[in-house]
Amino acid sequence: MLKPQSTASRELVSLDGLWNFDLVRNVPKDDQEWAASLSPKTQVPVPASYNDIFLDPEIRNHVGWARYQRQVRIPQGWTGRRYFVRCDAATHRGKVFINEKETIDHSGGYTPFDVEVTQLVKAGEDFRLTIAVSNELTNETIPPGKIQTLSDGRKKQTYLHDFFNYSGLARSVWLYSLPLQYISDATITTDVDWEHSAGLIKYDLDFVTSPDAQFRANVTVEDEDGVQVAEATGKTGEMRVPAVKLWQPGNAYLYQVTATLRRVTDDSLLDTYSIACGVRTVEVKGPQFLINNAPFYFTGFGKHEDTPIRGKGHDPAYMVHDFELIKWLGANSFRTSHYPYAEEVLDYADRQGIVVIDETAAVGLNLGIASGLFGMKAPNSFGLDTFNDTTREAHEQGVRELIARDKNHPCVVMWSIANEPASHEDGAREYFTPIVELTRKLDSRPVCFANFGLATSEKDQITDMFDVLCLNRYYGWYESCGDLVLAELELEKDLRGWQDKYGKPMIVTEYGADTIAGLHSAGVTPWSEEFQATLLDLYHRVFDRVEAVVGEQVWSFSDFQTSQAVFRVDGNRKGIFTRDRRPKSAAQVLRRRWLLEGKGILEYKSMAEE
Ligand code: GCB
Repeated sequence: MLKPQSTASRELVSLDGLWNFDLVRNVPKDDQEWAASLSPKTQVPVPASYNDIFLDPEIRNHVGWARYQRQVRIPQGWTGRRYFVRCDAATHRGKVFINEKETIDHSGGYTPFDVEVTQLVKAGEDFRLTIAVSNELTNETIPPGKIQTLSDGRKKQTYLHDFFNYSGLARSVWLYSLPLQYISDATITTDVDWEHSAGLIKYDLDFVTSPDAQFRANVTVEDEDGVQVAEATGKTGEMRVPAVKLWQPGNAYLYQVTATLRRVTDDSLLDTYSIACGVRTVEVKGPQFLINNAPFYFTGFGKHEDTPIRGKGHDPAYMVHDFELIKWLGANSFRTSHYPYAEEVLDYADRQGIVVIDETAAVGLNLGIASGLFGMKAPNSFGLDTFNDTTREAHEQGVRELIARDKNHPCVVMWSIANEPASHEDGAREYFTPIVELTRKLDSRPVCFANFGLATSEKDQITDMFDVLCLNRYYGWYESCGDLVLAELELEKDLRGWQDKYGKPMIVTEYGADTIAGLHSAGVTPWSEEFQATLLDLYHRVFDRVEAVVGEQVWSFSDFQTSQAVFRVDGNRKGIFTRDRRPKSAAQVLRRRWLLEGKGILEYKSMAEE
């Protein structure tokens, strides 16, 4: 799915700004009611989650639909073109009304969708755009959740993931135009002819054209100086870039691949679209993860899209600052835990040379986690009344939409199809087999999922289907809390168990401890800054002893908001940075290891230069 763009043949108008807003208290009975006029007395910014904008707990904790509305004018010059409204995300379900007509009902809160307006509103006219957004989660949605009715009749959304259920339009909304005949998709993959130092760029285009149209497609590649270095014609092809400059972690190089569609009869331009392309290879070989044929060691974080007031609202200032902090520590990667992030984040990671493990929103497919904490017995996670075929179909849709959106990003080196599912329970294999097959059919990148500690190497039932083992581990915190001697022994035993059984590369994709910034303790007790720093050092010692460990991603980059719970102090405090991005002491441990000692970069650089 191509991100809308402004080119010689396409226009793009941002619909961001203040929109009229209201909660839906009684579900409307027809389209007229859904699209009924909203008063401008209450307005919300787009993009932003609506929850923390107001002080009203009814809005913060609302369960169900909310409506966003604004007037939109189609530019006069768009006569004879096709035009669309595109929503970069509606969390978790969005219905779009053009005036009083429902045009789409999309589920999946972190991937884009668009609707065509051409037949509904003429160029030059304006229309009322209403986007209704629901935040309800059930056992059949991704991520899953459950709605309870409280004793006073209010609805309460509970869920199995550890981040606040931020809702609304947290990413941009666009109005864009396309020519009548256009490039509807482009898939770019790269390879390297190592012997001749040439880059190979393969492309495959899709078009929407009229049946009798005669057109020709042409593709060019320009380097960062705007010099054309390769060219091809046709719907699919492969281009050679001599003396290629590779996209390297920490040293990105981006070519511009531009596809152009022209009419054969008079060579006139029909459409043109450009994609930033990094030439690099990714491969899993034995216990190694190779980028450009050199063993790569992941350093960095599991993150969240989470900032004060905006919730999950995309904010370019926070984004750029977060990348600056990542580079300040010398980290080279992050995982988009636990959902696809805004596309702008991937564009920026491409540009900055930061490696990304791209995750679906399948977090919480594990009924045992919460029950375990409270000592209760949970039902099996996979079954007719729990995570069933409908859940799996929603999950598959999430995989399709993630890959359709992100397949061309060089920063994305692996797909993570779930976080901490109950991979040790009966039914897990049946549930995951078709999802893994689908992922592999759609793209050639390695596939992984983040493993939950209790799904041990003896109990887990699905790991053999994956390329890389991603392990989330909390020895010293959730297990043997405060006992760092035992934690070190248990962690090493655990990692060696996986290594001996599979011989595949392993990344510890979560490790850490809740830490209240400013709480100090000479005795190194849990919740203190000293404890967090000491725990990280311990994990690093173990990682350096276990050969198949090819990466460490700390949980978490920054403190973030969660649902209210007795073990959460205004959210999860495992951040290396506070929620407003001030470093805790542990940042120095990471900076020393990643930036000053060069873990993850120096070795890679010397291998890559060989
Ligand atoms: C996990 C989850 C993550 C939580 C984290 C924690 O295993 O993957 O979403 O936030 O633990 O801090 O409990």
